[in-house]
Amino acid sequence: MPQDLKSVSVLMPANFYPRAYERIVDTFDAVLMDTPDPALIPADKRERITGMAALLGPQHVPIIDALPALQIISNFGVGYHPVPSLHAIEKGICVTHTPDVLNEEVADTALAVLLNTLRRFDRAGAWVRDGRWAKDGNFPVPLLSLRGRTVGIFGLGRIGKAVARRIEGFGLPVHYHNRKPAQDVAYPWHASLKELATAVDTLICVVPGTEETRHAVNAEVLEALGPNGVLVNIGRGTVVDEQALIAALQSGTIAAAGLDVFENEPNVPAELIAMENTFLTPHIGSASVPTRAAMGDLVADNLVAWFEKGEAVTPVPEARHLTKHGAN
Ligand code: A2R
Repeated sequence: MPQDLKSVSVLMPANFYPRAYERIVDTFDAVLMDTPDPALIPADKRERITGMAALLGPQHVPIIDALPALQIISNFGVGYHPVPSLHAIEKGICVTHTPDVLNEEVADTALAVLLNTLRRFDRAGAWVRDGRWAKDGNFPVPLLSLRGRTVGIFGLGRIGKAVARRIEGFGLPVHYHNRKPAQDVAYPWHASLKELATAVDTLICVVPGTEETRHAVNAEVLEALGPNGVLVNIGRGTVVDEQALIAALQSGTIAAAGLDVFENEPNVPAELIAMENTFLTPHIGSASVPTRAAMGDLVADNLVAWFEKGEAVTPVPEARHLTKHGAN
């Protein structure tokens, strides 16, 4: 018998993403919380809350532990923080994410970040707005170009392949590094990130932020990328050793970097902000109203499917064995 969803209590941040928020409030008994603090969970709901929607972070571990009946956490975003996610899954709680619906948007962002890093369109736009064209003359011609580059993709998955298709469209060769070669592509695979960085002059990172990928882009990889090298990161900030990157940009070990994600968001190192050879955006890879709405729908759809059918739509790979009625 499917449950009456209005009797299902789902915990959600009070300021959650609009479409997800509306769908969850309309469908479930939504329990809203301003900050993720177990002390703020209403006492009469603590043992009743079976679902949760969140942008998961380490701060959610105490909340997960404070909810004895929790069955599913619907995470907003394709990336899912390993600490709370694996903690929940170990307890038999399903964790879901929002893959695929953001592939093309994030890939568009990757190309925008790459082009801005090379051609400085943001600074050129400011040149007009700040009245400098009339006052100071023509905008200084950028040193770097996309032309003639060879692009390496670190993480040729759903989003990485959408980035690769765009790079092909721009007429440039694509190489990649995953732990194993992808089955459905003909791009050259490199067995290590350092080998990839040696073979290319432009490195785009789209890997998940895991223990394994932490600081994978280190001083050695940046050295291998070389003095004409450009780094773009649109995956997770933890993948790049930020201090090594700052040193590489300051010393000319690589030429420039375009970053949408950072190690300690929303804090961005002052050195990166001060540099002329960086292009920085505030984690906006999937940020458009239509794509964020599609992600919000999938957050709600995962909760509905779990409570109506007993299975989530898009569980994270580590949670695929979990159903409402136990592990498979
Ligand atoms: O390693 P493989 O063969 O499983 O390939 C995956 C690759 N990958 C890695 N490559 C090298 N070393 C690793 N330790 C490693 N871990 C994962 O990253 C796969 O090709 C790719 C991830 O692709 P998907 O799982 O399809 O993720 P999607 O949807 O493209 O999103 C990637 C990330 C998210 O996790 C967020 O952090 C960000 O982009 O938005």
